[in-house]
Order: sequence, then structure tokens, then C-alpha cells
Amino acid sequence: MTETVLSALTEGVLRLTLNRPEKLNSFNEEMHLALRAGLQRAHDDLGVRAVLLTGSGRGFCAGQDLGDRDPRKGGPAPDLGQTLDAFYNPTLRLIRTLEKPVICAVNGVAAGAGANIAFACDIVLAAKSARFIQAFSKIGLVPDAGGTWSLSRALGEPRAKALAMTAEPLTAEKAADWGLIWKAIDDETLMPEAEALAASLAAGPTLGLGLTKCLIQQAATNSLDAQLDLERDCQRQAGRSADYAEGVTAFLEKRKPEFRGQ
Ligand code: T3D
Repeated sequence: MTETVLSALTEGVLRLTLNRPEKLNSFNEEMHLALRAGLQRAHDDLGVRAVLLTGSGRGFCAGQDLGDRDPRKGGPAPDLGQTLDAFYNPTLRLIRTLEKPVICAVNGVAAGAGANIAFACDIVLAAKSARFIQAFSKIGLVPDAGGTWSLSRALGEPRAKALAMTAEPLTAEKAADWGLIWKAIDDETLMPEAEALAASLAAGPTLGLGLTKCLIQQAATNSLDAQLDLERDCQRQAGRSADYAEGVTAFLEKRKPEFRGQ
């Protein structure tokens, strides 16, 4: 049977590839569980120092597999709150709480929850041909997978509401111009660039990078006072790491640091 998420660990980079290309990598239960297992491994395995999430084929992810929601099959309406609790929300939480960088290489269309999972990642690169679509309003749903949270924070209410209500496709270049993603990249250089970025972060000071991620995420809700205290606490922790000692030593010795993620 074909694996719905391909998983490969190379020199600290755990590459997770959504792999239902004939359905534009839309989510069925199996793919949900496989992605979650990959992200859980990233949490648990010290050998994983960065994650690279992408999709196979011409799409990144088209959100929920609507074939699994076919009302023509009859029966009561599905409890979509329950499916968010059971599937999408744990995945979002695993991405946001992972104290390691998560890079997303959006190789093609990202729609519905597929777009919002990309926006939850730490650094998002997208092929110039990719589009982001808040497809939910086309089928009578609301944005989920953290979409209302990410869009309104990154773009403010006017753009967030317009994207969500119109489901107008947003090009990768505009998403980058608007600050919703890091970069739009020529299609043929997307994967080499994403791999190089992931490799460089995986060779970085993992503890410091993880703490940086937590700090920036907390800043959205903290007061300046609380954030200053948190920076102090995190800096104390980073300052005790072997990677900090190595970074300073390497600087003084005018050589490249060899971080071990400790
Ligand atoms: O249900 C819950 O648990 C609640 C959570 C919901 C989360 C959500 O994500 S809701 C939103 C679901 N997603 C969508 O509404 C997007 C549906 N897809 C599209 O609008 C379009 O496919 C795209 C704009 C993404 C891409 O368009 P295009 O023209 O490039 O491709 P296409 O021809 O529409 O799709 C190619 C194939 O993928 C096609 O299959 P076929 O005809 O070749 O056999 C299409 O049916 C299939 N596909 C695309 N998206 C989905 C899908 N099959 C099942 N579910 C999909 N979401």
C-alpha cells in the first residue's frame, strides 16, 4: 500500500512529504495519522533538528478530502468539531510546540486546511506557481487549522476577512509581499533552496532556535514586561548550552562553529 506521508531523516532534517498526489494531497484519516506520527517523531527524536514539510505531485495540500464527507451517502451530518479535535488541531499544536524549526516548501496549490497548515510552519517557502486558497467559504465552512489566527495576525482584519470570505486565490508572490510567507521562489529552485535552508537550520544551535521560536510565538500575547522576563529566562537557558560555548569559541578562533544541538 502507498504511504500517505513519506518520511526520511537525513543529517538532522526530517522530511515529511504529503503523498496522495491524485487527490492533491488532501487529508484522509490515514494521512492525518501519518503526519501526526512524523511530527511526534520530530518531538521525540534528538536526531531530528529540523523538519521539512512538502507535498508530492503538483499540489501541496487541498485540505480535507471531500470524498470522505459526501452528503449523498446519507446519514446524519458529520460532527466537524469532533474531526478538528481529533485530527487537525493536534497536528497544528505539534507544529507550533515543536522546539525545532519547521520549514514548509509549498510546491503547488494549498487550499483549505492545507493552506493553514503551511501558515502554521515557522518558515514558509512557496513555488511561484503555488496559490493559497481559503476554500472554506465555497463549501459553507469557516477557516480552520488555525487560519483565522494566522491570517489575522499576519495580515490584519481587512485582508484576512476578504481572503476568507471570497476564497480568492492568493499567489505565492503576493503572499510573500504581504508577509504571510517568507519567500516565493522559482519552481525549479524551490526544493534545492528549501533543502539547503533545512540543512543549515539542522546544523544550527537547536536549543537556541527552539527558544527563539517559543519567544516569538509568545510575543503575540505577552505584554512587553512579560516578554522581557521571558527573554531573560530563555537567554539564561541558552547561555548555559554547549552550543553557545561553541559559538563564542568559534567566533574567537575565527572558524565555523560546530553546533551539536545541545
Ligand atoms: O471535514 C472536516 O474534517 C473539517 C475540516 C475541513 C478542512 C478543510 O480543508 S475544508 C476545505 C476542503 N478543500 C477544498 O474545498 C478544496 C477543494 N479543491 C479545490 O477547490 C481544487 O481542487 C483546487 C483549487 C485545490 C485545485 O484546483 P485544480 O483545478 O488545480 O485541480 P482539480 O482538478 O480541482 O483537482 C485535481 C484532483 O484532485 C481532482 O480529482 P480528479 O477529478 O482528477 O479525479 C479533484 O477532485 C481532487 N481534489 C482536489 N481537492 C480535493 C480533491 N479530492 C478530494 N478532496 C479535495 N479537497
